Amino acid sequence: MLRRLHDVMPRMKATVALLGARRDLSVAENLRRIGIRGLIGSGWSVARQTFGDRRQDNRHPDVLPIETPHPIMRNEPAASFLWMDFEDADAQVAQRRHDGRITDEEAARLLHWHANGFVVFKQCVPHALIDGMLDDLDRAWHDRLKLSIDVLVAGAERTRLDLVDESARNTPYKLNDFYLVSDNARKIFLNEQIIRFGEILFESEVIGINSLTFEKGTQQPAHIDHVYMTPTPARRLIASWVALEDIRADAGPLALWAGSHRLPPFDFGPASYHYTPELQPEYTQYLAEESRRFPRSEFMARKGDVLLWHSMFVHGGSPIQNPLATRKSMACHYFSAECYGASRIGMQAHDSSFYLLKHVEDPD
Ligand SMILES: O=C(O)CCC(=O)C(=O)O
Ligand SMILES: [Fe+2]
Repeated sequence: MLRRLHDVMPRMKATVALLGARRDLSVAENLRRIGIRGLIGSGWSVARQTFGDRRQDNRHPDVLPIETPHPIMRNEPAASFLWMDFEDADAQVAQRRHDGRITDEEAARLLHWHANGFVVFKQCVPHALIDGMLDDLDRAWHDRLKLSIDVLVAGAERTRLDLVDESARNTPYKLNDFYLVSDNARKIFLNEQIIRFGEILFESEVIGINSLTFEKGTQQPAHIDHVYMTPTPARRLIASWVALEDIRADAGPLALWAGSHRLPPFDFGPASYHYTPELQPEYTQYLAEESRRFPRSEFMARKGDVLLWHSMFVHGGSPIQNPLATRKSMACHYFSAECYGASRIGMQAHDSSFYLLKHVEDPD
């Protein structure tokens, strides 16, 4: 009980921050901004999260009841779902709109998210920030920064930017956590609209955990991120994908399976959401077979457009038709602060969000 009480304050702070409360303002000023209705609503929501709500146990997770020869999870605990993952999500969205906790635009985006597992923010990132980030990227290659990179050709292992041949820049690659060294990349990573949407979904603060920068398509097979970056509690993960240029159809665009976030999770056993190499072939087969239930599309983004996807959303990189074509983009992943309890060790604050600090060695 005491531990639960201990959890209340950080949750309460995060909830009222969503309504516009700020640490630098007085209690009276914050009350004026939030209103008494907002405060009561927040208190109720936090109490429900902390002490449990009998009504929550009656809600049904919105997972497809499918028959499949593959091992899948059934009867997951309610705590493994976010409020938007239940069948009554649309009614919950309407309630939040009614309470003034979200705008009409946010409500429409949430309904799209519930039905499809993703949402698009057109022209979300200013082009000047993107141009600044691409200049930083040129400099990182030129100065041979000691950043972690995966060169996406068969047999290549994770290495460092200063250790690869410059010609690797013309092959598909994944540069890890560029946000650590580029202020422009970090501002895109923690874009206000992305973070706000994450805060609404998580009902908690958002922690940026990694960013992947690409100059070519990845050709990654269809997958869901939750099996590789597995949060505890489950489903407290979202991803964003930012177009750093207009995306060409022959450059291996991001491929999407709308509605696929409702597939039951593959069971890596015993009741584990997390990937094991032994089960990789069966898991890949499960996704390939079951994703046929959903329409496949490609994200033909313009520079500055952003797509956010659900932790269990099936996506991948389409085959590259033109090896010379670039597909400059950045994919980012975020956890809910719920995964970290009250601890913010190893993190840096950025506006209302946080990002993980990781060590990058100085160049020689
Ligand atoms: O950009 C792509 O082709 C896929 C990226 C991706 O799946 C990810 O970063 O989670
Ligand atoms: Fe992914």
